[in-house]
Amino acid sequence: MFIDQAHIVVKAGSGGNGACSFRREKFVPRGGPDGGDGGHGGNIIFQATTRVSTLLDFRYLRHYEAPSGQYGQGANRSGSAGENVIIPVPIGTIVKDAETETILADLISDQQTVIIAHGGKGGRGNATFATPTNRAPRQFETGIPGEERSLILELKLLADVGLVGLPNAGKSTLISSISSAHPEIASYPFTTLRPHLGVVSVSEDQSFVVADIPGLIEGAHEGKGLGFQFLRHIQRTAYLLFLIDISEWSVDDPVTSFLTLKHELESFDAALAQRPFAVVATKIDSQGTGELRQTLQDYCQAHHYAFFSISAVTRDGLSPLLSFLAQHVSNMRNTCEPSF
Ligand SMILES: Nc1nc2c(ncn2[C@@H]2O[C@H](COP(=O)(O)OP(=O)(O)OP(=O)(O)O)[C@@H](O)[C@H]2O)c(=O)[nH]1
Ligand SMILES: [Mg+2]
Repeated sequence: MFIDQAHIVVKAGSGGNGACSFRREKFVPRGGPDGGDGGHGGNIIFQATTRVSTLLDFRYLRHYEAPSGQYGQGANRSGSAGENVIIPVPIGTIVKDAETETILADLISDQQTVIIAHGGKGGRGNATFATPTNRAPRQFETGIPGEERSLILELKLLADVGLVGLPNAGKSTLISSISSAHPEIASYPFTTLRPHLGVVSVSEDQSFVVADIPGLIEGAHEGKGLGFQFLRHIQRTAYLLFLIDISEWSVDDPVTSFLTLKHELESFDAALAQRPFAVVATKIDSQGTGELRQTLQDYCQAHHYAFFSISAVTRDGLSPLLSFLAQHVSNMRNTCEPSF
């Protein structure tokens, strides 16, 4: 199962102490107690939102702390409460206690909120301790410390972009050069035996998820090779990339490779074959790739297919491809309901 995970620590604000104070005024020799209560500490609140789609941000910032309540003051003034800290999380996030692994919250709808760590209650000031028999109490309460919790956040990822290619096309090399996923890479076919997901971070507030699946071969829909059973993992992706190896080592001509892949997809699921896609020529750093690349480019131009050429090794061409995908995924998100 594809799970994005983060481990964070949160600490709610502590309550402010109550005050111990007595009224001091000219001509009022023994003013009564007037110590106000301390303010409530800020809560740590999680809010599900469509604005974030991964747990990537939590890799950079792991500690969250809400401010404490202010102390109470004289003249019966209560301390102000600490502000709540609201942390946006993607829809579908499950929050677990890191020690007991119990589920504390399951955030499934947009704008759903949950208090994950409660701020401490403020202490009472001495004014509230006054009784007919003790009219000048010096008692006051200290604030209660805020809750501190160690949490595991989990998100089942749905991929935005699916990589489709013949074995050895360079799918795993691409995902490992654009995300922190590290599938095995080797020069023999069927290196990848199970799907991998990688989160690609394009800018501070833009990221998307790419799925790398085992390679497809001709006849896959009849059970040949490995990749076919994994196509269901990309059935819900918004966008497909057809990766075509144009290095001299590749056997087929690139257009045949592309048509083979397209045919296998159509045989699996006609709707999947209708998904928007781009064709990507890979390994352009290899010797003698010019002609094959041109053949593929001409073919794509003639059919109005988006075309990119890249080298995942030298990173040539990656940046325009990623900007294009980020733009496309963000358009899709703005026009589609969240799929959870
Ligand atoms: N020169 C060069 N070699 C590459 C590039 N990308 C991948 N390769 C090589 O091509 C071979 C196959 O790469 P993989 O990323 O494992 O290919 P794959 O498509 O994931 O293969 P399967 O998992 O078997 O379907 C490896 O030897 C890579 O080092 C590239 O941009 N340039
Ligand atoms: Mg692979």
